Amino acid sequence: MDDYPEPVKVLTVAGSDSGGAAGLQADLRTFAALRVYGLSVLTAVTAQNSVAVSAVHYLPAALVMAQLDAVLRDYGAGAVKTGFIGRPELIIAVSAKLQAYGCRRVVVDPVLVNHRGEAMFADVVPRLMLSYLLPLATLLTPNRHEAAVLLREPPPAADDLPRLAGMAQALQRLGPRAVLVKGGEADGARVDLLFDGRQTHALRTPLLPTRNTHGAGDTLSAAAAAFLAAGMEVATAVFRAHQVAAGAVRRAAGWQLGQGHGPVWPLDAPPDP
Ligand code: PXL
Repeated sequence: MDDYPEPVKVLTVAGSDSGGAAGLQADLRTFAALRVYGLSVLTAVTAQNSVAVSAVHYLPAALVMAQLDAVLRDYGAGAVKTGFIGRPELIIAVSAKLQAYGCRRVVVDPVLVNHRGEAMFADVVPRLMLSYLLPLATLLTPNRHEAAVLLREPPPAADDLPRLAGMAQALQRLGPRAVLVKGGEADGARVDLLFDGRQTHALRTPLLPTRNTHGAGDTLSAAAAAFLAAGMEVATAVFRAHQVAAGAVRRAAGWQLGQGHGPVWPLDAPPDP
């Protein structure tokens, strides 16, 4: 028996992306890249590829709760990430179970708006996220469109960094310990704004000429959950996760796996074989 170190455990509550770019598949790949043990509770099955989402089937709340009971009763999780949960009864069920098991490091990726900037769900979904998930969040990771939906404001311009910073602060007052508003742009850089409850930090990466960013947000929030599970402070976990996501975009920027928005690659080793 090797004296091999035991990994920390991280749970993702996510939808399946048949195309393997986002959701459950992105999260588990990111966990493996960071060498943490991934647990997964499935909320929905999506039929999608790099071009479009063609069908969605949500799992019954009882089955989502049974999965949460199964993994949290036995394994437990050093941190939890929530992603695609587009149904009222699922939001309420996930919130109840995270509270019942005392989950304290929770990353909420409020999947609400697709990459074309279109709302994915009825209005009730962001309202329930606000009251049931935001108060549990150690970190909330909306893109700028999702931040606007949650605050019931018109979408901000990408280059309006003061407004994006204000949105991060306004969302933080609604419950999360820290908020990362993603998708700002300035001077050829992508700028994400983190408000950690005390300070605002601007996190910059070069804007690359690529459409292959499908799953980049999932990679960032999954990595943040992994670093929180390892015991890092929120701001440190976000800085590290930001580097993981930026590297993932850079590595796959020249790929053409499908005809549309391709995936990112969080592993620091090239594909083999
Ligand atoms: O990237 C957000 C996301 C998360 N989870 C699932 C998705 C998407 C967006 O495509 O389909 C299942």
